[in-house]
Amino acid sequence: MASYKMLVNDVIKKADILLEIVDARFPQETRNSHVENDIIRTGKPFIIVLNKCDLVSKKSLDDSKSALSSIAPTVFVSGKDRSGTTILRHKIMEIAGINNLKDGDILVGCLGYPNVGKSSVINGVTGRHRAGTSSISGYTKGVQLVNAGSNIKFIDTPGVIPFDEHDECMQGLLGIKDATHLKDTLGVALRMIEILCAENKAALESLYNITIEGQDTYGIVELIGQKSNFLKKKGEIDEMRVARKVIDDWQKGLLVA
Ligand SMILES: Nc1nc2c(ncn2[C@@H]2O[C@H](COP(=O)(O)OP(=O)(O)OP(=O)(O)O)[C@@H](O)[C@H]2O)c(=O)[nH]1
Ligand SMILES: [Mg+2]
Repeated sequence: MASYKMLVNDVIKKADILLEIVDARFPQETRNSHVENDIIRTGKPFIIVLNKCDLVSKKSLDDSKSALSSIAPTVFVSGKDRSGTTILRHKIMEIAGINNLKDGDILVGCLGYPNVGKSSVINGVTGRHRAGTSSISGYTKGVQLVNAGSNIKFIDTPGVIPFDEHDECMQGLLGIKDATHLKDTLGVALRMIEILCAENKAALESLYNITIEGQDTYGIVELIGQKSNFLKKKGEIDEMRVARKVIDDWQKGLLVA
């Protein structure tokens, strides 16, 4: 805990502009008000970057923007397809201009939870794979400086902001823990199915070639198991195998809510 605070405060101290990278699918859950308040106290400019916007609808991006814009300027990007990264670069330059930072290198500190795509956003803006990325959470180990041209230097950081240890479900949803490391694998998969049933039932139906008609979430697990032929020796549905598959597919971005 102490080292997380030290790292965050050190980056806030060194940077001229801060980016708080959040997962566009869960902007409220991946914001950190302590980190935001620490930034606000220094009076340094910061931008909230909603990454993974390729995984959410336009409407949900607009809703997030209206909810967050009173806190800081908000930019949507996708580190995957690089959309929004030119706007982000312009926003950084605009803020640097307003704050008279343009003379030397502009240091842009990137903070955020593990696996939200901090390194991918940096690569998106630089246009090159300069910061290491991985689907395995906790990839970036130390603070790293990445040159992005136009006098911009990013400070990439490890995702050190701690989650409540008990919030396993969120760790699954964000891909911080994969299916093999989650204790309540079935519980996490059921939550994913519940979110998809509310937001995009068609994604489940088309990926698993099923038709959902009034089944509850557990019934949907059984349906996927039948259709995918995930059966145990006695012919019962192998629900754990279904759960692992749903979690893997969600974490690979194949199930978009
Ligand atoms: N679909 C989608 N996936 C993304 C996007 N950005 C990053 N990812 C994926 O998310 C995973 C994590 O990306 P990273 O850039 O390594 O995330 P990070 O925040 O730097 O992670 P740590 O260094 O481990 O804290 C990788 O599998 C990326 O491919 C995006 O915009 N869209
Ligand atoms: Mg990283």
